[in-house]
Amino acid sequence: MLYPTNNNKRISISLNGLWNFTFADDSYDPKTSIKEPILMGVPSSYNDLFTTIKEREHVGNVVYELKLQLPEIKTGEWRIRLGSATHKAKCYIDGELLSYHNGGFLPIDFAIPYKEKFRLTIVLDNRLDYQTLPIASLKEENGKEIVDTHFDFFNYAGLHRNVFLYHLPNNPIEDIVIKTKIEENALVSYKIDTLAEKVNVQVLDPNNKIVGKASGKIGTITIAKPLLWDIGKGNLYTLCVETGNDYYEETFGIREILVKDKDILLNGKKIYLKGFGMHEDHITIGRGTYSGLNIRDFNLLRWINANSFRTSHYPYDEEMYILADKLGLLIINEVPAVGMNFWSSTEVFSENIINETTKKNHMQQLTELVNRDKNHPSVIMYSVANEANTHERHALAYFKDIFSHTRSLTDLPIMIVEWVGAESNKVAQLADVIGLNRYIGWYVNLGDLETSKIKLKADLNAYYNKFKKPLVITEFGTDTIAGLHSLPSVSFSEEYQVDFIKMYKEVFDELDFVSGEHVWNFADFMTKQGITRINGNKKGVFTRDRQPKMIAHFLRENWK
Ligand code: BDP
Repeated sequence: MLYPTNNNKRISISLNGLWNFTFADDSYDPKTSIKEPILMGVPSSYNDLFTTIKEREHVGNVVYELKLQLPEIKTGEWRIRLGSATHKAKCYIDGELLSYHNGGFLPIDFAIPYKEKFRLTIVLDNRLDYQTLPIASLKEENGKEIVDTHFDFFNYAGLHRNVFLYHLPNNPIEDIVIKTKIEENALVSYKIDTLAEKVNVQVLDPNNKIVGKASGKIGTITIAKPLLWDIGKGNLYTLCVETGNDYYEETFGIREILVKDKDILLNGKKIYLKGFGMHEDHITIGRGTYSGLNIRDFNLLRWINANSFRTSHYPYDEEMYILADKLGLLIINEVPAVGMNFWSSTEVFSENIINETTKKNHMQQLTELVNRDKNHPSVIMYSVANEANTHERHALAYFKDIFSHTRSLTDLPIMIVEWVGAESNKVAQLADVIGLNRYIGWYVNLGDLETSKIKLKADLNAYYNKFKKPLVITEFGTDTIAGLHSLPSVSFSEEYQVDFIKMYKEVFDELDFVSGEHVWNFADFMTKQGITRINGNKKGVFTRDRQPKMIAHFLRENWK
């Protein structure tokens, strides 16, 4: 699936802006227009734009509607593309259902019939259950439906990302797959999905100089003395594909990722990941995307000398990957398999909870994710789940299928992010790299960093000794109220966050199988209401409005 673009063969028109909107129940009929529409901004989560709890925490359907007119181009194909729609979406043109999509963090793209004027209706459903990703319990209380989320971020919903109306010529270029291999020279192999008969390609180097040409739908181009894509060096090549009818430019990088013994290698050199688990989360627009805010996040990542981040706990907006490609940042790309534990003794991998239907959906989302992001050099790894109950009896069978499916989609290393201890873990041997989330000194042994240090070291050693795989500590951190100071340091103070993170880093420095550290979290973020969350999770190194806490200055020095 290619991102919409404009060139002399393609037209793409942004549909961002004001849409009509309403709350609805399951009986909503899209055959007629919304009766009393509310105006809504796209892209954004609708939740925090309202002023009542009923609207903010609405469970069920909402409707987005836009009246459109098409330019008079009747050949080729008109399409609609939503960057995401949370979580389930039905898309209608003049009341006719054209597309259904399950999964709130990946694009929806569908063809529409040519009509001079029409009404586009998107009915979204934010209900989650045991068969969706993320996982949640759908309950009823006092006649009201409740989505009891088993994950620690607010269930924002809406049209969160860019929406495009775009036009493709006849026999368009449907997809481009690019793979690179570094030998003496670089080998760039490509595959073009199109019904067009004649295909010509050329490769431009990062300075826009033509460095290779070929024809045919499948081919390999040799590039002498390639400029490698690397950390901080977003060297991007461009594959220009031309079919007579259609034209598309797809960027790619030449780089090689390998996992060898206890190390992760980028272009043959050992790397150490420094960065964060993040969230798409902002004041007012919630999970909505906005280029300016993305730029602020990238400027902070660069300021603090981070080299990587994990898209915890779902695929991010495509612009984040485009920026990472250009700036040379590494991404661990996570599918929204989160909430696969209930923090109780219930076995969640079972027929009535996380079952075959969930697994099918999990695989489908991995397929869509790899399909969307396959050509981004910034993506160095896929994470198939966050904190699943991998100690359970049926977890191994579930994840065997998930891993083999993912391996059939990509050659990149695969990670699973764990919370359970090494001894009881039944799944981590399937991964190339193990992600570990650790909160010793926070959720346990609070305030006692001396004991925590001993326990943490033993815990990480146990993981390596059992699995012999590189470990990335994918989460560690403390809730920290910006401006709260305390000497000696106590929980929630900026000093405690510094002491805790320093202690963890001392342990990592002693263990050569630790291949990276991602502090939890990049910034404070919204969660559901809860007695351990004061207006959200406060483990950010930056506040929710993207200003540094004390720890940010320490990390900046340390990660230099
Ligand atoms: C981990 C989760 C993450 C939470 C974090 C926390 O992976 O989503 O936000 O803990 O408790 O369990 O802050």
